[in-house]
Amino acid sequence: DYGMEKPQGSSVSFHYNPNVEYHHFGSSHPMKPWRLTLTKQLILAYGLEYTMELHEPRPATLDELAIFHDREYLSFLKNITPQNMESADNQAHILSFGFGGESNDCPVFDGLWNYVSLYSGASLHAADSLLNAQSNIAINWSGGLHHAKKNAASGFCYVNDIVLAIQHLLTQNQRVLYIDIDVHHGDGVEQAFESTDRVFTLSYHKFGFDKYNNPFFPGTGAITEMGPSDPANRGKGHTLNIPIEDGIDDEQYMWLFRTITGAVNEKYRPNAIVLQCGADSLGGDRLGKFNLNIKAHGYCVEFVKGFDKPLLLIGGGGYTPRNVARTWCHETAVCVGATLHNNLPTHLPYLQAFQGEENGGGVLYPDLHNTKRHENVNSVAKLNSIVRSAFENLRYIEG
Ligand code: V1P
Ligand code: CA
Ligand code: ZN
Repeated sequence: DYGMEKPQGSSVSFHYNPNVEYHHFGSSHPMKPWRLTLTKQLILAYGLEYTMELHEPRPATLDELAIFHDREYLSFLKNITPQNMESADNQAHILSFGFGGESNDCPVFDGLWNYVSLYSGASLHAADSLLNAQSNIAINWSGGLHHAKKNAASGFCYVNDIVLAIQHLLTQNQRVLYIDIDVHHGDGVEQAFESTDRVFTLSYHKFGFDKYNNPFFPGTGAITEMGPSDPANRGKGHTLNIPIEDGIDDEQYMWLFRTITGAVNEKYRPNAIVLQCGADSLGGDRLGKFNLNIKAHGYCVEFVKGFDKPLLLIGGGGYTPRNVARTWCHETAVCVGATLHNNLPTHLPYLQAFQGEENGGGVLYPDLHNTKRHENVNSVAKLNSIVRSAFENLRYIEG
């Protein structure tokens, strides 16, 4: 009699508050929250909503955000508006908290507080459903804002929902593995947990300098960066960074990912995993420099799903909205074990956003390889040497 057993396979929960879509960073800013509208429409058009449990999480409260962030920073974040930001009082703090500035990576926009509480609430709620064993894969595509620091905004990120979700998972899990496939280094998450051995952070990212000798944002994440060097610090060796050059292709990336992530999982034996799925590592991304296709990106999700541990999937970067939507829809299907047909459903709203040669020809899996013609400068020798160094770095943790 199998009546008392839990159903086999994975159960997936999807955490999404649609109010997050309506926020605008400004017309010339690359971060477009409406990419989440496109993502949701694709997921619905393929009927994936019937294969998972849907949740509409409430916004996170100030007290929940204060578990990681400084209260001074939060009260500034809560009260700043485009109308009051010019006041002398606010101007005195704005730069030190990471807002505005020359690059304007983190603009002050209408509804900013609402936006940050919505995406953070969804990550906390997703972590909660893993803790309660309501699902073994929980998804929040609106989160993944890995650059935010405890007292500063950075790189389009104001509140670090990933750190908050990991802190929540740590209340009932001894060890959490954080994996980051966004094209940028997950510096905020790494820094937040640099002094603990209960979180291992692993980031794959572009690292290097352009022809004007400017570093690729945020400029950190060399292979030699492995956490504190002080042997008395428990965080030593619990950080692994995989620096990659322009133009990496599917085969190379999948090889790097399975070789290194597989070794980390075996050595560290985490009780839960958080996977940040930034889609700016795809070919044709407006900011990224890699050449990945959607299925190679999704391979990372498939591979980590195979570890069979509670898994929190979150979004992140991704600046060519139609391809962000395609990728996160595909990865949702990977989680529920569905195969999707390549021709997009004809009843899809916004179908025209995916049609035409420029926009991927009306299919789910267009060829993105070299759409922005980034030459692949990752040599076999270089990749082998990265894997060798990564394995050497892993000797610091006891299996
Ligand atoms: O490179 C910088 C600035 C220049 N300063 C010296 C630093 N900023 C980048 C920020 C990228 C943030 C990525 C976020 C994520 O990892 C997670 C959500 O994906 C930047 C870039 C760029 N090409 O790297 N900012 C902008 N472009 C930008 C462009 C237009 C308007 C505002 C910002
Ligand atoms: Ca990364
Ligand atoms: Zn990114």
